[in-house]
Amino acid sequence: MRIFPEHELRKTQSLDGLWDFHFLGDVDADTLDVNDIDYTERMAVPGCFDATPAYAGKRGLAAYHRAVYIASAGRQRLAFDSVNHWCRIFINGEQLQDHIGGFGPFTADFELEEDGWVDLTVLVDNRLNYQRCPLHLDYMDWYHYGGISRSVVLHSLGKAWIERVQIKTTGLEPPEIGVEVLLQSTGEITADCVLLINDEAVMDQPITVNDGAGFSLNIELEGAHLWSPDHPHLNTLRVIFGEDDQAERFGIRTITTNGQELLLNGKPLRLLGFNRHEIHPDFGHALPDAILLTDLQYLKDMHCNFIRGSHYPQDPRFLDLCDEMGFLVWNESIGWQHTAEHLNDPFFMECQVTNLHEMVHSAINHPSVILWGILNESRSDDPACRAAYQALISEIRSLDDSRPVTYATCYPFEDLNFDLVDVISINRYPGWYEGQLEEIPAVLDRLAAHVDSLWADKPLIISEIGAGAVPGWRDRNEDRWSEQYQRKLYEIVIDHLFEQRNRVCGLALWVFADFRSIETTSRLLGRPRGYNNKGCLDEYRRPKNSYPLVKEKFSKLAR
Ligand code: ADA
Repeated sequence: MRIFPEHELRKTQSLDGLWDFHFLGDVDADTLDVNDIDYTERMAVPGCFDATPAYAGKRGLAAYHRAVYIASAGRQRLAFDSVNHWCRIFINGEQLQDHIGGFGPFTADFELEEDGWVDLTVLVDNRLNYQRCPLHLDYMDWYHYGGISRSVVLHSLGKAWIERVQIKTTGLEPPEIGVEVLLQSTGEITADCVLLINDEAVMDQPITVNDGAGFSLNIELEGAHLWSPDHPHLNTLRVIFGEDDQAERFGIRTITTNGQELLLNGKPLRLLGFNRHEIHPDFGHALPDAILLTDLQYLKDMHCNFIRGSHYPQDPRFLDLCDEMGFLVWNESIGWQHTAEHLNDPFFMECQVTNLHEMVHSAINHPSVILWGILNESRSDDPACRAAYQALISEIRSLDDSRPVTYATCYPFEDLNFDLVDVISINRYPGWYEGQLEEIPAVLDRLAAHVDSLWADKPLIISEIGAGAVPGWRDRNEDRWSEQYQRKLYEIVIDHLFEQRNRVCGLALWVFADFRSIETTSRLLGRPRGYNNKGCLDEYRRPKNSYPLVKEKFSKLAR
């Protein structure tokens, strides 16, 4: 379960654990009577059923069920941190709500007339079906595991509750934050609202809520420590409203751009790190705390300060740990190589906007998140896609104006939307998909020169670059697919970008760990073992030959 937000007064109960389970297979959810399901098995929540041996590789509809004892009647809220990737929720056999898309935290509210046992059923569908769920498609390069993949918590909200608390840094000298609080109720209610920062009251006044109420205020925090990768100082803001409370954690830091630099608290950053998928062969997308921590320990050990969360919103628990360990994260909404056909489809765009809202609302208070991203490698070179880029980028800015926005392009020379972003990010595979190792410096120089000729005043990140290395494959020719080849490629890239040239302010190597790719045949022909083998570690997090090289290089470059 995530660490924050935290509640002391509000009644919450974790619904993580072993649920009843039945795999229904190729069944249409609309034709099903959920009261007739015969539960024969158990499944872990959080968990991905198709990462377990019994259901490995299976796609279809699955039913999850459990009974929950709810001690206080009134408004209840189920908070799902992610269900992959389509679901329908039922309370006591009554349909409550559908949700489309994995990796996005969402809630489902219902009223309970009297306390007692409640039957909770969740139908989960992991099929790759554009009509049902256009965010998970059969050509994308990662295995789309299915299940209730992140934690579930039940909140008993009572008559009035805190809907949202958002905190931004609004000044550094003196440190100042801007706080926005949204309250909600089931009728007109007046109650005391108290704000405490690190346990010290900074506001105490009665507030009346009727069909929602909100307020915002700026608070100076004289003498407070700033958050940075070297000193990840964290503070808590607790809001108490009547009988409800919510504590959020925040760090005081700004993230801005100035010409070619990305600035944290006004100082230039050099981002050094990896792309990272939240995937593991034994757990699918439902990584246990221990694996989240393992990943971060390895990244720290390599002197990385940067993680691109490819290609979907990261687990809130992971962001909690990044806040504590001082990592800088690019968090992006789900997307992968979309064309004009998708980007002009109102249903696809509606799903994108929902995923983007879920990402921003759940991650906005994390100081570790320094960049918002969208639409990995989509057709940013096609004029027919510009409206979608404009719409999604302005949507992000309307939700949060305190972080730079970017997207990773694979069309750097033809791109039409660089004007819309704060940071230009390029994915390129010289020495792998194009040309030989020796040509890498020239390719990188051409890219930088092109960006400079148009956008000399924007920071540039190489957001993907890498090579496949089948784990354990060491070969005297040291050619493609060998661990030695990957090591040589990393060496050339890192030396060239940071020792010979300093145009880029960030590098995210592709990719931290190997991961299973999608099962569609054409993709797998270029994916030995069915895996994307471009990891610096294998899928079980065992370092490859390039690991010590990255560690040595990054230790000298870290600033
Ligand atoms: C692209 C894509 C990645 C991955 C990579 C590869 O750049 O953004 O998700 O598929 O290619 O390994 O080919």
